[in-house]
Amino acid sequence: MTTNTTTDVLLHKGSGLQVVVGLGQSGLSVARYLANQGYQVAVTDAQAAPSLANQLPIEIVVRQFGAIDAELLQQAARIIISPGISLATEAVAAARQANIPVVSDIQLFCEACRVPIVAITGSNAKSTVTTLVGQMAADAGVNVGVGGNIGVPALTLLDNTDMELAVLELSSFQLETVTNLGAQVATVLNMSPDHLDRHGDMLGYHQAKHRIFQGAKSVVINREDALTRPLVADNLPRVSTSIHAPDKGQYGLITDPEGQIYLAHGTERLLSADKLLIKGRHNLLNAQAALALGGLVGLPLASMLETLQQFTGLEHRCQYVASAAGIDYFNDSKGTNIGSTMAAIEGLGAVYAPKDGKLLLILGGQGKGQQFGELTPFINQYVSQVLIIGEDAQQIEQHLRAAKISDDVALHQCQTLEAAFATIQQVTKSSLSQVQAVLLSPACASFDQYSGYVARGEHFIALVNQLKVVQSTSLAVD
Ligand code: UMA
Ligand code: ADP
Repeated sequence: MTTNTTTDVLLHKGSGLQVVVGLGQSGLSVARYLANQGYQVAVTDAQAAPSLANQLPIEIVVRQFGAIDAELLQQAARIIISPGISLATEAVAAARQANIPVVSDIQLFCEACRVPIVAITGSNAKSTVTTLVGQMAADAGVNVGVGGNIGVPALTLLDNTDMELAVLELSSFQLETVTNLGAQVATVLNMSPDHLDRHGDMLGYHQAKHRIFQGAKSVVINREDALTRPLVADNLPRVSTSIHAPDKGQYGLITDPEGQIYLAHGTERLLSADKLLIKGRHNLLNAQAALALGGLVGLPLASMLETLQQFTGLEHRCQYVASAAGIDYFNDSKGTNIGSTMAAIEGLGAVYAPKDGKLLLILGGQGKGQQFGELTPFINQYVSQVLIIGEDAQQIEQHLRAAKISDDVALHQCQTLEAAFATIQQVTKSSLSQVQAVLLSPACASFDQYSGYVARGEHFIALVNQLKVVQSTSLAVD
């Protein structure tokens, strides 16, 4: 690690010092990109030894680690902030106060990108829809780059000089510092409370998300969710999705007299819902959003419908894991807010309810300032046991009780997933529990106990597999 003093940097003041704040995946991509463009670049990170530091270009000599260097920020011509770092961070707030521009990697991307951009945000379904649109484009023979919040820093897409279309998943953190994105088509898929600890309230979160519409040439909205509509009246082409029958030119669902559901465009039935491998009402909306977005960048409908029928969905999103002792286990570790958990309870609950089955729900982790009482009506309808884990477990229980959770629903404080599995074995011994499926859909971030939702989901899967081994051994002994 080179530890230049910030005084050295003063020499470059006025020549456009670019200060990269945060050296995670996006910070590294920004540092590389700007150094490659010949800018004077400096990097700062709160960690004393960020693991990606050894991947920085050698010409970047100013590396201030151990704290975000307020003095360095004051010398910047422009600050490029990582999405995980709040604008309220003291050093960053002071730089903004001094009128130093603060942007995200996405701003650099949209200024450099010469191909149409499909820009996708929403509280939930971003990765599912982004992956689907990317796959639709690739299957239609388009040289497509897929990146952004999905785990591939957007700037790395520019390495592909033959790229014809960019499909970006964008978070509210990335959008809050983007101006005039200029997407060919932009969408907010849905809005439910999330990241309120960072954005202050729903209004702040909404404002950040809606920056995606700035400069857009067309938009896709969700007729079920007024918060997905751009607030500014415009004459842009606007295509909508819904769980109800569509008007001309819009997407929706048509149910025939026999109860068969079809994805539809206007009066045209496009595809029977049972042809999709991704299940649940929320996924029918996701499929429509992908068709609408693809249509607005000129992808052929027939090819998109083919892709849709092959798409198996992403891991950790209402993923079926296995059955043990007659109970089905589902991993929805990516259910990190109440909106996604509502969709999971409703989607799976509706599958088991006709068989008099109930769900056992595992909730909890870091609560991100959400009101968990909003889950109560869904729990009262479909769930008989709630197992709560993680650092905000007590608060979650208080919210559920305050929102009048039914006396028929048993609440258990478990702290960890291991403890939850011990409880599962106890409660499911009694057929009175009616439990036919166990659903991990925590409605919370995982960082109190895990490196991320993937690690949490993998732990859940490992515990299910252990349970299967234990049960098959005990059957053999019996
Ligand atoms: N850091 C500080 N001070 C802080 C916080 C972080 O210095 O207060 C430093 C850390 O020490 C670390 C770096 O910043 O070295 C991490 O930066 P980051 O948290 O922005 O993470 P990246 O690795 O750059 O990943 C980011 C996105 N992460 C977040 O928004 C938290 C990734 O989304 C995204 O895939 C990646 O850029 C590429 O674009 C992840 C995510 O969790 C999947 N997103 C949230 C979500 O989906 O809910 C929004
Ligand atoms: P994101 O990238 O926005 O987090 P994902 O596609 O990874 O979205 O899905 C996150 C969670 O949201 C998963 O639990 C998934 O089952 C759920 N989900 C998917 N589509 C929807 C939808 N349309 N509405 C609500 N929840 C959804």
